[in-house]
Amino acid sequence: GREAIGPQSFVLRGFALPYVQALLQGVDTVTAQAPFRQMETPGGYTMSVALTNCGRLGWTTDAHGYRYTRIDPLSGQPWPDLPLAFLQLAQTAAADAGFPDFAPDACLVNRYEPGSRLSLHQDKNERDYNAPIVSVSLGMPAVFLFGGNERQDKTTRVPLLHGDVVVWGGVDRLRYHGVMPMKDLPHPKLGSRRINFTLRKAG
Ligand code: MD5
Ligand code: FE
Repeated sequence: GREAIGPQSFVLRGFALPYVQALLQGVDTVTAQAPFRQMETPGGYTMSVALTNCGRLGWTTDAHGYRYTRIDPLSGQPWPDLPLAFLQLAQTAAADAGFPDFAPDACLVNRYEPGSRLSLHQDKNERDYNAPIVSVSLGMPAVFLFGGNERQDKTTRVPLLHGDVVVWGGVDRLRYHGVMPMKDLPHPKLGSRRINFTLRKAG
């Protein structure tokens, strides 16, 4: 089922379910080289969400700001390779949503625990806003907040469950969004964690 949540944004319910084993294997390979870590925001807060990256570019934040880098600041090494299963899933999902030539070069992997949240923000560090973002949810359910192009615009709540894939693009690409504080609703396979990874064209 392809559920429109905006003119050019779609939830593909359960789209990732056939690939979960390969995706979790990919997460394990990535986090063995580049572990999840909690980063600092430019405003001096520690994010409640822990993150890592794979692919040529990785998103980071510190006291100096948000940016994409080729090197993991924790290890001093390049970010791990993008697992093939991530790339194949993202390209298939993007094509289903009307973006046939998606060539991601960055993958941000977020880990949520009970109480973790992501406050309302826009994703503006990527160079090309014409490319979509593909998001894959695994583990605990989350309530996604989908707003408008201005911070004060009203938000709608979208539940995101294990295996759901969302594609955001075109006119929806710069909409404000966030994740409500996570409830502890353990998932049979992942326990009290939610893993969300997003494939992006950052460079
Ligand atoms: C998450 N992550 O569930 C979300 C899924 C992030 C982030 O927001 O920045 O890591 S991606 C949701 C998203 C991305 C880009 C654009 C829009 C939503 N949007 O236009 O609403 O961890
Ligand atoms: Fe975001």
